[in-house]
This record gives sequence, C-alpha cells and structure tokens, in this order.
Amino acid sequence: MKSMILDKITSSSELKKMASDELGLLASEISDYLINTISETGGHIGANLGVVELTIALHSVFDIEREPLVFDVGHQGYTHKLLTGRKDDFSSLNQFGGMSRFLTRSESRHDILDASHAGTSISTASGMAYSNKMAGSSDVVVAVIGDGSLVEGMAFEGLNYAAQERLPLIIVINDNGMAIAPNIGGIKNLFSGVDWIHKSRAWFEGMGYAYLPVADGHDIDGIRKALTEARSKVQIKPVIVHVKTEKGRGLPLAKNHPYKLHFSMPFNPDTGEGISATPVGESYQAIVGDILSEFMGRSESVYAITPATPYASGIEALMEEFPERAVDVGMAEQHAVGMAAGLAMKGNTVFACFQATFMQRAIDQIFHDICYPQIPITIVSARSGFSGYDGPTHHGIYDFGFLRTLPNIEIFYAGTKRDLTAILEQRCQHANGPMIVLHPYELISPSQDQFLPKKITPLNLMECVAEGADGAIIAVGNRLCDAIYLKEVVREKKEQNYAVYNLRWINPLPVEELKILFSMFSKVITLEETVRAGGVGSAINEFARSEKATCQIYVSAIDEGFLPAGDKKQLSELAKIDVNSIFTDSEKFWD
Ligand SMILES: Cc1ncc(C[n+]2csc(CCOP(=O)(O)OP(=O)(O)O)c2C)c(N)n1
Repeated sequence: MKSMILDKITSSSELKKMASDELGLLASEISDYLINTISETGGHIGANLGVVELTIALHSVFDIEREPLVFDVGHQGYTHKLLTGRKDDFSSLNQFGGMSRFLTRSESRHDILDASHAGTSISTASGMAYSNKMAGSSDVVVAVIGDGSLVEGMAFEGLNYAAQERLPLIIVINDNGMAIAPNIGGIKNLFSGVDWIHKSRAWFEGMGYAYLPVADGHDIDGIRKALTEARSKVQIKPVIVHVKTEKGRGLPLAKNHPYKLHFSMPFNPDTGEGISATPVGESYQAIVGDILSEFMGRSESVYAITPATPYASGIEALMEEFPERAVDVGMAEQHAVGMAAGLAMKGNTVFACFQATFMQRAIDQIFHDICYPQIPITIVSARSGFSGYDGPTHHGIYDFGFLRTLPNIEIFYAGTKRDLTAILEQRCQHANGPMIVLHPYELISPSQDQFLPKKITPLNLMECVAEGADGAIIAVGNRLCDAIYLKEVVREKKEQNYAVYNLRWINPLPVEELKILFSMFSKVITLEETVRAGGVGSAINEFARSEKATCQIYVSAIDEGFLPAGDKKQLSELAKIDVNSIFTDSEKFWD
C-alpha cells in the first residue's frame, strides 16, 4: 500500500517542518495503513486508531532524541513504530519472531520502556526526569498513559511523587473512557460529564500539576498547542495534558464488543466483520464463567471479581447476568485481592478472576492479606503457562514459583475441563482456606476425555491415567496429552512401558503418594509448562531428595528466562519441553 507522506518519512524530526494540513493527511494515511495491515495480521486496532493524531502531535513537538516519549503498556504505540522506521515490519505482527504487539527496546532506541504490564510509565519517566533535574538539564520527559492504566497502583504512586519533586515531567493522559472493558470508578467520574475539565483541573492543580485539557484529541493543531504550552510550563512544575480521544476512531469495528475494539484477530477492513477476538473453540475461561453462573444463580453470597480482565478470565457474560456480584474493579490487581478478602471476611464465597501474568502485581496482597490471615478466597488465574503472542512478559510461566513459597495457600492446576469443573464446584460448596486455581490459555483439547478414568480420583491425589511398570511420567495440568504421547514414543522406541499420572493439586504435593511412587519406580519424569526454578518438578525433586529416594528424576521444564511471543508448539520446541525434545535430550534416561 502506497502512502504519499508516510513513505517519505525517514525520521520523526521531519514532522516538525510539516504544515498542519500535511500532518492531517499523514494521520489519515496512518489510520488507513493500520486498518489495512492489522486487518490481516490482527493486533491492537482500536487502541491504536485512537491515538494516531496524538502520536503525530507528540512527534512533531518533541525532539525524541532528547525528550523521550514513555508510553505506558505500549499496546497503543503502532503510530510511534511507524514514525520510527518500522513500517516494513508490520506484516510480521503476531508471528513468531515478528514485530512485537507492544513497544520494546529490542526494536528501537525510541521505545523507552519494555512495557506490556500497565501503570509503569509515570514512575520510570519520573526517574528519568529526576536525573535530568540533577544534571541541570532542562530536557523534559513525556509519559503517555491511558485513563484505564492511570488507576493502576503504581501509576498513582508515581503521580503522587512527581508532584512533590516538581520534576520536568509532562504526563499526557489519553482519555478514551475505556480500559479493555469500559473504564470504571472515581477517575472515570472525574473525567466524565460536562464539567470534566473543571473537576479534573481542580484535582490535578490541587496536587501541584499544571493542567492543560484538550477536548478534541483528533485535532492535531489543538494538541500541538497544548504540548507546546506544556513544554514551557514544565520548567516551573510538572504538567498534565489531558487529551480526550475516541478508541477505534474511523472503523465501524465491533462496536458492540469492547474487547474486539481493543484487540482483534484478522477482520474485514471495510466492515469490521469476521472478527474473533480470541481463538474459537471451548476455552477453560468459559468453563469458569459457566460454573460460576450456576452457583451465583443458586446462592446470593457468591461473588466474582476481576481487575479489568473480564474477557481473559471468562466472566464477561457473568457481569451482565449478575451485575452486582460479578464486578470489574478496574485495572487494580492489588485492590482486587484486598476487596476479595473483605467480601470473604463477611462470609461470602469469593472468586478473584485474574490473568496469570497480571496476578503477579498482587503477590504481596496474596501473601499479606490472604495467606497470613488464611482468608478462604479462590483466585482463578487464566493463561497460566504460555500465553501466545502477547510477548515475553505476558507468559504465565512463573506463577507456581512465585506462589509456592507462600505459606497457607493451596495451588491447583486444572489442565482438563473435568478437573476445572470439579475444583470450582468444590470451592463453590466449601472453601476452607486460600486457594489458587491455575488454568491454561489454549483451547480445551477434545481428546483429553478419552484418557481420563471413568471415575474421577479425589482431586488432591495423583490420578493414574495409564498403567506401566518401567517408570512414571507425572504430568502437571495441561501436559497430560503430552505425557500420553511421550508414553507412546518411549514404548515404540525403547520398548518400555511408563505409567502416566495426572497431577493437579500441586501445593501441597501429594507426599504420601509420591513416597509410594518413588519406591515403585526407579525412573520418574515430570512434565510442566513452568520455569524450572521453583517449578513443580523442582518441588518433587526436592521432596525426593529429602526422602532419600533412590529413583532417578528427570524434570522437563523451561530454562529460558524470557520467552518470545509464539504459539504453544513453537514455544514448547524453543524451550525444549515438547515431547520430541524431551525424548531426544533425555535419551540416556530411558536406557
Ligand atoms: C497490570 C496490567 N493489568 C491489565 C493489563 C491488560 N490490559 C492491557 S491494555 C489494557 C487497557 C488499557 O487501558 P488504557 O490505558 O486506558 O488504554 P487504551 O487501551 O484505552 O488506549 C488492559 C486492561 C495490563 N496490560 N497490565
């Protein structure tokens, strides 16, 4: 696709010389380009269409070599990518080894943050601005943050501090009224209504910021004017530039579905039709939604809480069905845990529904507000394990290691539909202490049922799904089908018959059974989709050593620190936890 102006830009500094009508043309070229390319690859279409003019204005006012743009999350940075020389990479979005969905320092020195988790920009920009101030430099730092991400605890902490220090810091708020779902809460109230400028000005100026509102965030001249004024005002005090934008501007895309507006799989560029926000098929999170719906219908004391991830955690429909008890608390993971604790302290049955990678934000709340006082809530954590094309920091491969060291918490990994259903039913009926239920991202494999015994083994015990005398394969959660496949490979290539066990209750481990297993088999292999350090295999190994078990244990787990975006097969192969790699790498083990 030819773009008359975009194609000629070699550096964003060229924008400074452009007249306003040329900048306007550039904006419409970029919008068209984004629609055309993202409709083929999939990506954060709505979030990006909303900030085309804002990003052009930022690049045309600031010298990004000296005045860095620090984007929060980075999912809205596609225009920034285009203006910093990455047009040719767009066709590789959402492909293994391709361009990131977020901003990342490995792609450009103008991507200041390796973000993807929200709320970090103000603090980091504050540090950079502080350093400038100490060096006697008048260079400003510009943080760009959405109204959704602004409510993150860390963003509030940064907002509080930056006002104290009178830093050369400009905070640009991209206010479109949305997180992924519609934004909620006090900040939304502040930012909405006919008097939003009056209310917001009072709030920010009261804190010590200069405040510059831009009511039309698609008027490049208007934004440029405010940014230029901010640059002069910031020499006296930090400045908030509050820009109203429209998410998904210019595309009639999935108007009735905010998630699809935020991120979309490939779609028809003219109509926006044909979008599936996530892969089609039966998902684990849908099971969570169904079970909770059933129990919330039966009992008025069942609650579900999510920190702005209703789609990923499967409670979207539940929020419509039970709007008072299935609640989105905004992008506030720590608050979600605290609020869940409070509800449970009043005798309610509470499910805090997270996406695994964001649950990490609330580890201390889990430790301090849940584990120590032993509050009987259930944290349901979706996308534990590989999380597809979101990127290195989104994989839920660290959760078990983080959680395992916390006292008083039980951890369950549901790798089958049957086990997920059973544990949630159990928790709905009786939650006697803190528990976290992890489940994977991939769709439910229709073949998993054929391996499972007719009668379910009690959930806290290992379940033998295939007999064998030569050794044991212990599969954690979603590795069960792989374990069966590995058994077949070993039988075929080594003529050995391994038993296969489904391990779901991963903390505490079923120690009595493990002791028996260690004495029955001289060889044990564990499979998991978690990092090795602190993983389940590592825990089993530690226990075996403490028991002075003599069996040989081979732990298949992830060694890489950070894995790229990719699908499960690609990532398993890269991490060498796929069945073929396990077999080849551990060939001596089978002899
Ligand atoms: C800590 C954390 N929680 C949740 C998310 C998931 N997430 C990604 S973008 C987003 C919405 C961001 O809203 P906003 O900052 O207003 O930007 P917009 O997409 O509306 O432009 C959410 C909830 C995340 N990336 N990080």
